[in-house]
Amino acid sequence: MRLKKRIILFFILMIFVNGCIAAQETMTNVYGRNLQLLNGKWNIIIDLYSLGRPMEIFLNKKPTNKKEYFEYSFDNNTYLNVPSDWNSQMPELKYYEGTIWYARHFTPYHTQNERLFLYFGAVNYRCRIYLNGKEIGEHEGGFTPFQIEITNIVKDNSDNFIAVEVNNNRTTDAIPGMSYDWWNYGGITRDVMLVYTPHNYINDYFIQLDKYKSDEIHAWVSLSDKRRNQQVQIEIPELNVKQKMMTDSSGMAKISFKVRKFERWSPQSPKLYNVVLSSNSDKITEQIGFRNLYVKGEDIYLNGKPIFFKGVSFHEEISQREGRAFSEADASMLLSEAKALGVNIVRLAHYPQNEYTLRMAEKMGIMLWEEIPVWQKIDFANQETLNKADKMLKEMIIRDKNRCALSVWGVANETRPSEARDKFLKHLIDTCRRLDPTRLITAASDLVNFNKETQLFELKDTIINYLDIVAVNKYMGWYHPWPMSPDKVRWNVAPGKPVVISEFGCEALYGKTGDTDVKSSWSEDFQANVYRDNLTMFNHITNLKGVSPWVLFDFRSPYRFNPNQSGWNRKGLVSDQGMRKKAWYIMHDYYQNIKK
Ligand code: GCB
Repeated sequence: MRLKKRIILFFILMIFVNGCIAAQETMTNVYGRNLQLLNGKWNIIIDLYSLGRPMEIFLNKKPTNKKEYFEYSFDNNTYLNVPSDWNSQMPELKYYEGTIWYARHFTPYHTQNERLFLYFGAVNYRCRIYLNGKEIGEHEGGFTPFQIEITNIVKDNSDNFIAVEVNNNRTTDAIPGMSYDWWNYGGITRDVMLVYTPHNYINDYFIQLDKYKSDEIHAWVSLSDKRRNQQVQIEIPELNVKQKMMTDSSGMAKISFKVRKFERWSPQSPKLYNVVLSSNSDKITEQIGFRNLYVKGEDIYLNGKPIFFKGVSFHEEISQREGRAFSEADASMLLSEAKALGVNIVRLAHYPQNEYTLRMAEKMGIMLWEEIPVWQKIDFANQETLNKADKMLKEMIIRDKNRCALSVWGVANETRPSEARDKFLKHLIDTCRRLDPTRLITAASDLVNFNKETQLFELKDTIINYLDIVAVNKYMGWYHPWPMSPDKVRWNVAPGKPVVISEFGCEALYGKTGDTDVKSSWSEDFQANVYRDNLTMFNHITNLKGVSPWVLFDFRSPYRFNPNQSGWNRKGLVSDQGMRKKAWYIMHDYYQNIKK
C-alpha cells in the first residue's frame, strides 16, 4: 500500500515537474506585442563534452573567498551574436555539432499589471533554459518558436541572469534525422525577446475569408483566461467592420460575418487590412489579407480563378555569408531574388522559416508553401518522433495561420510507404486539418517512376489519397535518365487531382561552360539543357498546376563531395556569390509566358 502511494506520488510529481519545464504554446502575433529584445552579444562557453549541466555552470558561481574557485566563468570575453548560427561566426565552429552555452544579464521593466514571457523565435536544435540558476524550460525542434512564462520567477526591475544550453547533435529520433541535404547550423538563430502582456491577454486568433464565399469572414479569438461571457471585439476600420462576440467556457469567441466591397489579396494586388482585436483587458493589431483558396477537380483556385503555381524554393541561408538568414534584410534579399524570377509562390524548404520572411512575402504578393522537416529517413515507427513532428506542426500552424499568403502546408518530403510511415503521415494530416481546415495539404514524393509496360510515368503511394495537391520531386536528366525524348514523355499521375512539380533541376558551377550532353561537365550549358527538356515534358502533363525548380541559390551541404561541389549543392539558379546562371533565364522566360 505504502509503495503504491509512493508510486502515485512520484507520478504526480513527474507531471508537475514536466508541466513546469516544457515550453508553453506560443502566443500568436508576437511582433504585435510590447517587446524587449534580448538580441545582441551573449557570452558563450563551448562545451564539447556536454559537461556544463553536471557541473551546474548555469549557477554562474563566482568565488566568494580566497579558497574558492570554479572551473568555468561566463566572464570570458567570448561572445556570439544572437540571433545567428554559431558556425558562421567563428572559424573553429564551422563544423561544430555539440553543446554551446549562451548567457547574458537583463533587466525587465515589469509592472504588477503585466505578465512576462521569454520568447525564442528558434533555437537549433534542442535547448534548456535557466533563469537565475534554475531550470525553467526546454524545447526541441530547430525551426519553431517557444515561450516560457517568467512573471513570477523573474526579478522585477533588477538584474537577472539567463543561460541557454543549446545542442545541435543529430539523433535518429529527431526531426530531421541523422543526415539531410543542408547545413546543420547550431545556435540561437532567431530573435529572443521579453514579451509583456496584460494578465488576461489575447493569446490566439484565426481570421480569414471563407474558403469559397467572397463576402464572408470567419474569426475566432481566444483569451488566456478560460472563462465564458468575456466580450471580445474585432474591428477592420477600412471596411467599417465592428463585431462583438462573447467567449464560451474555453475562453474562445467565434463569429462569422458578411463584408461587402473589399479587395481580396492576390499576388497581383497583395492588399492587407488593419485588424484590431480587443477585450476588456487587451488590444492587439495586425495586418491581415483575405482570399479564397480551394482545389476543385484538377485545379487550384485563388479567388475563384484557376491559378498556376510559379514557384521556387530556398533554404534559410545567405550563401555569401555561409550562414543562416536571420533578419528582415536577409528575408528581403531572399524574397527579392525569388520575385525577380517571376514567381507567385515560394516553397520554404524544408522547415518553417523566420516570421519576417512570411510577413514580407505576404506584402510582396508571394504565396507560400511551408513544411516541417520530415525529410526522408525519419524514425516513423517511433511514437516519440511522431509526437515531436506533431508538436512542430502545431507550432508552425499557431504562428503562421493568419498569413493569407500561406497556401500550402507540407507534412513530408520524399518518404517511402510502409505501415509505420502511413500511420505517421496520416496522423500529421489529421492534425493539420483539425487545426486549419482551410489550407491545402501536400507531401512531396519522389516515387514517380517510368512503367515500361504502360510506357507512362506513374506514382504508387496511397498517401496521395489524403492530399489536396500531389507534389512530385523528379530530377529527369540528372538523377534519372530520359526513357524517350522529353516531348514524348507522358504522365499518368494522380488523375483527378492537381499535380505540382515541387523539385526538378540539376547541378552546375557558375561560369562553367561545356557540352549540353556531358553531365560530368557541371556546366551551366548542361543545366540549361536539363531545364529546357523538363519544361518540354511539363507541357504534356495534363493535370500539372505548378512547378518549382530546385533551387534558387546554391546552398551549403555536408552531403556533396565532388570537387565542383566541395560542400555545396550546386543546383542553384543563382550561384553562392549571387550570379544568375543560364537556367535562371530559361525559368524566367517560362514564368513570363504563363499568364495565370
Ligand atoms: C531532393 C530533396 C532536396 C535535395 C535535392 C537534391 O529530392 O528534397 O532537399 O537537396 O533532392 O539536390 O538532391
